[in-house]
Amino acid sequence: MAQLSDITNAVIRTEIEEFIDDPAEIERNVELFAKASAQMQEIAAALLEGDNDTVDQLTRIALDEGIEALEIMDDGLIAGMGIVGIKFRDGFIFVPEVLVCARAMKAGMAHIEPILAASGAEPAGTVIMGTVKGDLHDIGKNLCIMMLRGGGFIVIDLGVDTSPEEFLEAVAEHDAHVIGMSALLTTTMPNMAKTVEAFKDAGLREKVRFMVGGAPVTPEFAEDVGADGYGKDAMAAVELATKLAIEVRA
Ligand code: B12
Repeated sequence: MAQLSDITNAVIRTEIEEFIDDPAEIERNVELFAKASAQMQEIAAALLEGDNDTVDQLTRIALDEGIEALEIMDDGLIAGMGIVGIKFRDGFIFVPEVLVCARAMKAGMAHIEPILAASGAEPAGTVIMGTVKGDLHDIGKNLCIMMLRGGGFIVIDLGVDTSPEEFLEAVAEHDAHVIGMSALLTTTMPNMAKTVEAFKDAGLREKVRFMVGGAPVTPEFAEDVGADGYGKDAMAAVELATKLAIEVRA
């Protein structure tokens, strides 16, 4: 088992010590950062400090040195954002600070996204992605989109606060068969069910496959709302979309 002292970056060590209380979360983060290189820890630390210029610069340097885009995304950017999430949840930081960190994450992702997108071969299908009605969280959805594009999908991004009607229109307009819905709020999760219902009402339910995700969403909830699959992260979104695209074409 990794120890806090295995993490070389002092900022990350302090963040874990000062802001994470739950033993399981401490263990998960210590494992994560202990296995990350010093360079990835530095990216995560700059993100946690909301320093978008440094995140931008360090990401570019890492890519120039030949470090994989996925490694930078997982071990640097997403790992850093994970601690931001815990600090926000536990009341150590508030909306403005989260936005500053999210901006730093975007500065790094700006370099990662084109690489992931370019790594795809022939289109694997078209996916419509949106955060459901009433919900403005889009970081996770955008990560899924980047990975889906990297996985060879054409993705139509409906953005946030997406109504069932907007999903319906997009499917018709783009002749798409896979729909991905994201929700981060317990209050907006029921809008996933409303979207599935709208497709039933329009007589289109059998023509499409729904995948759902977002931190509060579970496989059981996915089943309850009548979705065809649940994905826990961006990698899972690609696997699921691949499976559903094959299924719906069969
Ligand atoms: C960043 C953030 C914000 C930012 C959003 C910025 C943005 N552009 O997205 C801002 C500051 C704007 C914000 C606002 C609010 N937020 Co907020 N926010 C967060 C925070 C800290 C991180 C979310 C995030 O980006 N995570 C990182 C990404 C990478 O993870 P993810 O979204 O889960 O996505 C991954 C997977 O879930 C999956 N996935 C996601 N979508 C999909 C879709 C498919 C199809 C698939 C297969 C997979 C998949 O793949 C992703 C990549 O791995 C969370 C805390 C948390 N730990 O989740 C709170 C949190 C979600 N927010 C919360 C709240 C309460 C709010 C506000 C109501 C606060 C307020 N009082 O104003 C508002 C709501 C605004 C609105 N109407 O939506 C609560 C929700 C509580 C609840 N039970 O509903 C949380 C959990 C914090 C908390 N514990 O209190 N928030």
